[in-house]
Amino acid sequence: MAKKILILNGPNLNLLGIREPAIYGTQTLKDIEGNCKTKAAELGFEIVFKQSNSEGALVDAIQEASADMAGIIINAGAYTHTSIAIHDALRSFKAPIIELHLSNIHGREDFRKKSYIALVATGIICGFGAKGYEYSIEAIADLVNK
Ligand code: CA2
Repeated sequence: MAKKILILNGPNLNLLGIREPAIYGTQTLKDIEGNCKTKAAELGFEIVFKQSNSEGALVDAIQEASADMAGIIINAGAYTHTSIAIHDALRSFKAPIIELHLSNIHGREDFRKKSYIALVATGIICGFGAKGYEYSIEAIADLVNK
């Protein structure tokens, strides 16, 4: 059975491709989910793809991931910069964690430079737009297979 990777998306990412294309690109989250499933299948992995605007739902998904996920890719959106609850949930996850952002959070407003997820992430990918999701799957696959 293929190993599973959880891809978790935080608040407002359901609006991708609909607003602010200059910052976040023209692909919808559904498009990105399709790309991720294709990339994962090439590498022998299965994707579980989720989005929530609610901090608690993201914490629940991280807690549940310990049961059967080989890794987590998380774009926590604005919760990246504020959520100790998501940080604490990720601390208990014992497989690779990739922090992902579409935009380069270090080239934007100062408040986006602080990440509570970076402290518990195995690695960080940001600034590559939707392609970053596929790069993150490759990173998890490498980490799991090594
Ligand atoms: O660059 C990223 O991926 C972010 O995680 C996106 C978050 C932002 O708060 C982080 O600082 C960086 C925002 C997601 C909002 O997405 C939208 C997409 C389309 C229209 C409006 C918001």
